[in-house]
Amino acid sequence: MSVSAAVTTAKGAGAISTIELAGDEALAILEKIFKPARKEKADFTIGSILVGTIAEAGHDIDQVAIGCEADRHFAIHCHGNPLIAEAIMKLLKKHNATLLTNEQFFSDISNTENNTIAIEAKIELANIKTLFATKLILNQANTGLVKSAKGWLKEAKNIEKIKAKAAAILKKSENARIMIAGCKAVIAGPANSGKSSLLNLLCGKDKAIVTDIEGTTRDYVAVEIVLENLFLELTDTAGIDEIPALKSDAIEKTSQKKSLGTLENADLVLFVLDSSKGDPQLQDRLIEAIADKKIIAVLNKSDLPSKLTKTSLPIRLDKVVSISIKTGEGIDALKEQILRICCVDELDIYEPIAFTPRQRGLLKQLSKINSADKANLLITELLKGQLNV
Ligand SMILES: Nc1nc2c(ncn2[C@@H]2O[C@H](COP(=O)(O)OP(=O)(O)OP(=O)(O)O)[C@@H](O)[C@H]2O)c(=O)[nH]1
Ligand SMILES: [Mg+2]
Repeated sequence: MSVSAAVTTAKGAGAISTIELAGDEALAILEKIFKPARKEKADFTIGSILVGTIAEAGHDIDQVAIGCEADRHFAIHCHGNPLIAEAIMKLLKKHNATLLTNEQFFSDISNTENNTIAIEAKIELANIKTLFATKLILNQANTGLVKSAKGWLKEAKNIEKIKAKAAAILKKSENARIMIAGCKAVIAGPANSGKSSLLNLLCGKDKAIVTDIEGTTRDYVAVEIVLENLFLELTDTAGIDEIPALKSDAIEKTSQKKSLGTLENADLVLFVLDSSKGDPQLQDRLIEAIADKKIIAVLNKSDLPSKLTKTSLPIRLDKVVSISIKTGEGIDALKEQILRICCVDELDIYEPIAFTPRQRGLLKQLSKINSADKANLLITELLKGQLNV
């Protein structure tokens, strides 16, 4: 295959889309479809950036900047409208480029670049939602994880030290995973406690329907918000408890089932209770579903007299925040708790972390090695191994 091309930025997510093109014929194709803004012939020396237009049969598709990334490897930066990226990809196909996904493309060129972690960073960058996570990932490619692994190679005989370091990086990586992929936070709890009101307040929009009728939320509503360095995918769920009027309602039963399913994949549960009511009768299946999650108990309606006795609550209460969505009291404290429970402050962009399943798998093996030879193999695999795509 002489040329491959892929859109390497997230689809429809930014002002700019990047299409990368690599292979023996890449330059020949660019010379056919790119008109430089300057009159003289385009100079595609590695490291240059050229401004001009991509055109097809005399018609301009878009104004672009072309980065000459490496030998026979170029990046076409066009406007972010997905239709433009699609039109350029179609044009490249007409010129016999093989169109690939982001992962396939980087996997294809990974043999020539020889730094697997750097390639993984490039792939991951297309999905990242915060600047902090971008810096964290970029730092792994030259310093961070790569630097640590290179250091281990020099002292592969010191296996106890390597085991301890690998285990420590793995532990940090769990928090990093939430910072990179975002935190899946699910708002759960009994009916009418204020779950949908909380979602609306946190995203600043009336996304979910709020009424004083128990069982208002049937289908879940999800929103995306950014809290400082943390990207949160926030999902509202149907109340999970026995509502006499709805007990035989098929829709209600399905909604409750769906709520439990959503909880399965949650990184964090915001467990909302109505503090103006007596202690809730929580179902065992709900307590089970949240047992091993990070939980913040949110005692809502603090503007009303409290009837809740915190000590009798049948859920883990490591973190409890009293709020009133009506008055806004306690909302800042809740946001702070969310950041704290996700360990946002504990992560430094310069420290080594593992950000792909491949890296985590190898570190897990490294944390259990019993010979220097095995350590050597695993570290080399970490630095220069095949991508898992
Ligand atoms: N007094 C008071 N009322 C509140 C507060 N937060 C929400 N409410 C009211 O509580 C009622 C229920 O709110 P929702 O947000 O619909 O509750 P929910 O948990 O989503 O309810 P379901 O979808 O039925 O499970 C509404 O009438 C809200 O206006 C609060 O802080 N104080
Ligand atoms: Mg609701």
